[in-house]
Amino acid sequence: MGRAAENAECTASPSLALTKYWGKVDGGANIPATSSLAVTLRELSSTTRVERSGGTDMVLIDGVPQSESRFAPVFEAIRAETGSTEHFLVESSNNFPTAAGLASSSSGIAALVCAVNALLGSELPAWKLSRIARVGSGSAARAVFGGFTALPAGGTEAQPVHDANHWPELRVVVAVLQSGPKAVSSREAMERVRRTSPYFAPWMETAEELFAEAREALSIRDLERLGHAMRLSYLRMFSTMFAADPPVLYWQSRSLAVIHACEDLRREGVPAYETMDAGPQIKVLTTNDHVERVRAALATEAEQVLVSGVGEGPRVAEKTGVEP
Ligand code: 2P0
Repeated sequence: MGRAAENAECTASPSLALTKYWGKVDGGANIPATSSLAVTLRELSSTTRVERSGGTDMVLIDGVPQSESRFAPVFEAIRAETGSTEHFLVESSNNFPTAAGLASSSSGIAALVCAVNALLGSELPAWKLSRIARVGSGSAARAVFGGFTALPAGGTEAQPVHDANHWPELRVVVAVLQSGPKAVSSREAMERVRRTSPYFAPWMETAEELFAEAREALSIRDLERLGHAMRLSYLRMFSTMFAADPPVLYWQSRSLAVIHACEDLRREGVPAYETMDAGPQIKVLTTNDHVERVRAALATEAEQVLVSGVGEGPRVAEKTGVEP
């Protein structure tokens, strides 16, 4: 046990899935039904500050109070793991749009868990932090590690796969097409798909081979092979949503325009492989020498274009006001 502090701050970057976690194992423990492989986005981040509070937990994101029930399981998991009986005030902000399909819950919850660990001086190992973060958000289990990570189907925590230096030339160009929060949360969409989509079972059956293929391509830094598996993963994930009742339609017409723009780039010999999450935004994998070309192709459709390399794991800031 380390020394407790009066407050602690942590900055974490979001985890972008290359092959997707989409669907949960029955039982309500927020355990993924498909294996996901992901990259941590260096230039995007959530910064989360925590301190002790009275008898209730409270979370503010960009100054806005969040529903207590959304975060209760993660606070309960922290208290169960550390033996603490305390409650926490959490203030988090993002340097990118929140709840818009840019994985803000992955970085926000990873930062929260790491900040509380520092506040309490608990010194829990990363795998335990990942397990606690998963209770809050599946993708947050991955964001507890930097570089490239995997969250296996049926698994309770993520695993590091390669560190942030594995692929220095890799870039992710993000086309923000609509920065407002989404109407349907990813959690709700996953549940609707599980209950009503005839394509959910086939999605689960084929997700594992895409994960294995993407993992192999990533290990040898083969962008074309990785891009192929990545595209099948996100397009099959959305096929489950289009077939749900009622259908889940995160795409905007500009999403499709950017998908076609990527196809045009590839035809011209530019490596540009897109993926999407629970929102209309498009993330394009490319290499540093093609970034300007990709950025220009996306700029006509996008509100904003962000460019990121591969990031490290969460960083805890110096603690202040140390007490016994
Ligand atoms: C992923 N997504 O692998 C997938 C792909 C979105 C699409 O994980 O219900 O906020 O809180 O565990 O992690 C977004 O969902 O879901 C997500 P919960 P989460 O990144």
